[in-house]
Amino acid sequence: MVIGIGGAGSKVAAKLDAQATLINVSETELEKIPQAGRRILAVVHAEHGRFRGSRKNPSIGHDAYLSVRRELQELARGGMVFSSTGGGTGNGITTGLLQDLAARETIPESEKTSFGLVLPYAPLEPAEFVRNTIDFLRGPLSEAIDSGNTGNIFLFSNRVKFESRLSEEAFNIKMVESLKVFLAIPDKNDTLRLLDGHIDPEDFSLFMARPYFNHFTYFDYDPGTPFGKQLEANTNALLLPPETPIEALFLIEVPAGGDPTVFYDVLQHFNDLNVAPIYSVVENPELKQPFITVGLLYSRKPAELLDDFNKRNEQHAQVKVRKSLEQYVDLPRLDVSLEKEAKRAAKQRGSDEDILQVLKRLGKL
Ligand SMILES: Nc1nc2c(ncn2[C@@H]2O[C@H](COP(=O)(O)OP(=O)(O)OP(=O)(O)O)[C@@H](O)[C@H]2O)c(=O)[nH]1
Ligand SMILES: [Mg+2]
Repeated sequence: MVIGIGGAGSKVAAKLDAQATLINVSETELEKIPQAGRRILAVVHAEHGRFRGSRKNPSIGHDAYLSVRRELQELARGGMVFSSTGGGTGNGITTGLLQDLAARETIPESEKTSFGLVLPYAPLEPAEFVRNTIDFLRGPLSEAIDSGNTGNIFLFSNRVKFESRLSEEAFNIKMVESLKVFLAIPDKNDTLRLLDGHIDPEDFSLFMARPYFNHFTYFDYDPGTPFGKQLEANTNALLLPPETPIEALFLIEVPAGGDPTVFYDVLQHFNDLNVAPIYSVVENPELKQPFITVGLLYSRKPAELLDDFNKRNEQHAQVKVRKSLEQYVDLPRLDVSLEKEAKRAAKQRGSDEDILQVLKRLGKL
């Protein structure tokens, strides 16, 4: 079962599966999505959430979780949940679900839930989104990972959306099409002629049930170039970059009559990293060149993820403050304490109080 929670989660889930179940506290947002299997309106105790969503406040989303708790736990069993980490509804409801999963003793592999999380692009998205994400990574996600009770976690990032100035719709399609390539692995094993190895649906589900981050990618495979180099050059820009894998899975499709032994180099690459991958080689007559799809499972402590985020945030604030000192331009709202940053910038420039006074006068603090 595919489940979408909140605005981004629902839009992405519905694109992946027209039968997806969508959950939101906002009736308007729920109705805006053209296709869905089911729509569930989560109820917020306080009147405010009803039509306007959680207004970027995860505690409102968390409050609403209570109204869908049982049903969501049931639906999420063995399924995939999509949510953004920046808003109030998706973040808050997913927080409730993760906390409940973390509290369970053990969860059988067939019942694990995978999570597709959409992270904001810190430099260009509002401060609240970044702050909510930080709280989410540090709290519920961290706990759930430590419990080992989740399946794969896919960390999508809105970076490409902002850097390439894509429309939301175009970017959502891009994300979903990309994920579909990875999720098609068991089907391709079923329908295409098998030349070596085998990944059956059970192997694939087991892989998806591992409690690690999943970075998947795919590209035309050139047997004449070291695989490691190709992998490095072809990481999936829609996901956060991977760490050294703990487990891996790959599918190589070769053209009709293509060399079915090209996979040994890939195997060797992972063997050098002490990883024994699950793999298969199939013949795809539609291809002119070998094509590889890889899934890398890695573990990244939420604290490290958080570091990445904080660093970006701080740089962001520093740059903005410096700009305002130099040009007195308008400052958008920032997530890192402006006063602290202004003081730091002032110190770096050798003067202290004056600049703070100027900023205060200009209404920047
Ligand atoms: N890729 C992508 N990101 C989205 C989309 N909609 C919102 N976002 C991102 O998701 C974050 C905001 O979360 P939403 O999912 O809109 O919020 P919500 O869960 O509905 O919560 P509230 O609206 O605050 O109640 C920001 O980082 C947005 O950039 C979308 O359709 N696609
Ligand atoms: Mg919303």
